[in-house]
Amino acid sequence: MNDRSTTGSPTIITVHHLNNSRSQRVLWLLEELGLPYEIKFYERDTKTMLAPPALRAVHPLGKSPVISDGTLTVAESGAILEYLVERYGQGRLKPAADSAEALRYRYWMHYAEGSAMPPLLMKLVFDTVERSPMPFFVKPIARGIAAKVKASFVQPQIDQHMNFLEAELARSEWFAGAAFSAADVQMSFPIEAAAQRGGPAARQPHLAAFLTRIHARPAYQRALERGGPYQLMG
Ligand SMILES: N[C@@H](CCC(=O)N[C@@H](CS)C(=O)NCC(=O)O)C(=O)O
Repeated sequence: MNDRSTTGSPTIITVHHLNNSRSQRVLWLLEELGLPYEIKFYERDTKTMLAPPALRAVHPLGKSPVISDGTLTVAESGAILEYLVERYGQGRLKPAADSAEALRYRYWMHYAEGSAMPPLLMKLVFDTVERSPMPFFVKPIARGIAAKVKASFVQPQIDQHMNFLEAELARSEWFAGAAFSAADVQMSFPIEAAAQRGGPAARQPHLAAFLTRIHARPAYQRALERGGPYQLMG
């Protein structure tokens, strides 16, 4: 691993940034930490919405976000945020190790991708099935199945998660407690995705206020300027 503190020639972090994706969170965190970085842009295939094969040269899964820091490559948003905060945060954006907030911080860092995102991704998939072109005689069957799975399983799951998050944000201003932390950056994506996908998030007062608060942060806005237009996808 290339160690900035010992090489004498500091490297610059590269964010491999896919348009309309979770890598927006990484840009935002880097802005919050005031770290220099460069962006390598990748464009989704307009038909499949998948990342281009070039991203597989950076990491075998070819997903975004992924960062390069010297000779080191780090993938998976939660791992990237934790890496950046621990390596460069100098105690910022993370609760003290022995505090009550530290366990909450860890929980949200895992929960965002491990629990909140799967039903949101399922909704995206079934919405796509409903809209996809297909032979007329298959259409009613495919659409019927998609609508039934969404109504009986996917949407109730999303609602359950959003109700849980609404109640958590009624307890404290930020996810790990009174102070803004990287857990809020990590949690922004499922809440933005739920709000955008027509879920109750936009109408639930604490979730809506959370979105307003994060969108007003100068670092969030700087990240948008650098990353370009941002519309959420899977
Ligand atoms: N859990 C992973 C998910 C990574 C992921 O699925 N990224 C999406 C963008 S939001 C992606 O690369 N999609 C394009 C593709 O799968 O080809 C993370 O949080 O980093």
